[in-house]
Amino acid sequence: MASTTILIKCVSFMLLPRFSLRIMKRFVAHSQSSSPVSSGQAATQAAAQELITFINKAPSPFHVVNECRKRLLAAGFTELKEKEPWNVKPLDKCFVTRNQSTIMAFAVGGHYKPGNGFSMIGAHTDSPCLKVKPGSKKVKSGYLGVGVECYGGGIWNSWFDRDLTVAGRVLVQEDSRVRHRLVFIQRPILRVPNLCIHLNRSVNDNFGPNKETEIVPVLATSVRQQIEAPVPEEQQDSCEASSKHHPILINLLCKDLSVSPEQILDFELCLTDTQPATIGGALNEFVFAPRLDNQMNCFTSLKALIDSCSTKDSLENDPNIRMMLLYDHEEVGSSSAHGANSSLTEWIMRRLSAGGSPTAFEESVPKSFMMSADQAHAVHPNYSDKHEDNHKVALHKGPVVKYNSYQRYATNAVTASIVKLIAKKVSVELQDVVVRNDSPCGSTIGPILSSKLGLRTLDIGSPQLSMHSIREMCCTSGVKQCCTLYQGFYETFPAIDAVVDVD
Ligand SMILES: *[C@@H]1O[C@H](CO)[C@@H](O)[C@H](O)[C@H]1NC(C)=O
Ligand SMILES: *[C@@H]1O[C@H](CO)[C@@H](O)[C@H](O)[C@H]1NC(C)=O
Ligand SMILES: *[C@@H]1O[C@H](CO)[C@@H](O)[C@H](O)[C@H]1NC(C)=O
Ligand SMILES: CC(=O)N[C@H]1CO[C@H](CO)[C@@H](O)[C@@H]1O
Ligand SMILES: [Zn+2]
Repeated sequence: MASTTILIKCVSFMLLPRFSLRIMKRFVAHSQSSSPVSSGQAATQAAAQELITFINKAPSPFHVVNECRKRLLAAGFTELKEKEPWNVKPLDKCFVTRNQSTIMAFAVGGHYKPGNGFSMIGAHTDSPCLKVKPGSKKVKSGYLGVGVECYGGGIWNSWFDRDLTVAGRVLVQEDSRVRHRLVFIQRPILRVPNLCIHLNRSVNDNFGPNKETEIVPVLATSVRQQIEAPVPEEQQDSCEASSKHHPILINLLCKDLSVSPEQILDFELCLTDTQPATIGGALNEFVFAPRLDNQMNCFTSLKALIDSCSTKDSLENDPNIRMMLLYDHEEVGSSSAHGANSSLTEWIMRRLSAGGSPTAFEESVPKSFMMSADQAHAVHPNYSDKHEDNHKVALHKGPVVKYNSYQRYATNAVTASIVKLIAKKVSVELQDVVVRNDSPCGSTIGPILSSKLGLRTLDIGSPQLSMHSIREMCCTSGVKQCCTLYQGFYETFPAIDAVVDVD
């Protein structure tokens, strides 16, 4: 592979001496970017690039669901509605959404009968962010500010001095109907400015901002606003939206959606960084991106599900239903109508188990398996003592199985053994993590689903740094490793489970 590229470079150089420098540079750049050491390396970079494309299109949970919907439809899945009756048969591929921020997709094995198991991978669509308050209008010292709420446990000082915009959904009245419309303003319109160092020499000592008073993104100045729209803001209150928010903000939304302010009933807007996700590092081995927690696992479980169905054989011989479950509200505890602590998972499993014996659902649970897929912490170069000595998780070294005896994670010896067998089969290395006894521990949807439903569950994730910062980082290899492992899980779980004699 590498030698072919060099040859092309030489040939083009010799045969076309009068090629402009620009074109030659393009050749060189191209051959450099596509001169991987192996085809494995090329596949790794391609998977990372696909994740980046996904993340750049997914600035809010609503966009995550929309992106999944588009890819599922393109892969031959059909959309079902919760409020309609279903008639799902073997080899059907379907998905259902709730409130446009939770999505569940499933592919029914050719040998599926009600009472058989579910091979499930779960992740979450939400990430910590700032959200526009229901009444956001603020004016201070000649600045028009936007009131925001802190959603989830973000590293809030990382939101300072970033070029921000808004994305989310708007409920719009159109032709006497109420519709959900996605909005994503694709330019920097907001910023939370830092105070200059000259006015606070101790800012580097310890800067955790006050979440109410110090995080007020600036939208515009009053001076400029007066020139653009000489009517005082108070007199522009032509409708509810424009009286609660700066009309400048409402006008931007209206322009993006081609509606008038009177049509806007309400909205849910996340602030988001406008800097696109990218591959980085001197050796192109990192992904620098927002929301890796948990869009990494939304993307990889989606891709694994779709790819696992592309070889017809594999789905045709499957006795199980393959399921991808992406929940909203994990970052705020999962207790909502569409969070992991809702009844949605059980209801969907019951509907898919219908038509068999009266206890088909109850029979299916002990045959099922849930991989709770959420990001893990790689060891930090300057804080390696935060990790337990025997569990220093490394980038590139594979997905991380998470253990915690207080059940902050749901992994146990049985679920870990099953996944170790799958990983071995698809040649993916795994790592283990447990936190230090004197350290706090995060949690996931894993314990919630396993305690609610009695499902065998494993907590797993890909290693990353800067979790919950506005911009996180992971390794390119993590993407491919998750795709391979998750696809391997969908394709081989029933066969591997069949040899496990543990109840
Ligand atoms: C989802 O949203 C729709 C429309 O906004 C609403 O009618 C429904 O009750 C919501 N469902 C849940 C479970 O929150
Ligand atoms: C300077 O910044 C530090 C760290 O955020 C903060 O604790 C302190 O109150 C600030 N001092 C002043 C005078 O604003
Ligand atoms: C899940 O919901 C139940 C009520 O149905 C509640 O008792 C429990 O605390 C919730 N779990 C979490 C983790 O929020
Ligand atoms: C290994 C290393 O660089 N350690 C530094 C990490 O940061 C602390 C402060 O939190 C320094 O004291 C260490 O020297
Ligand atoms: Zn997470």
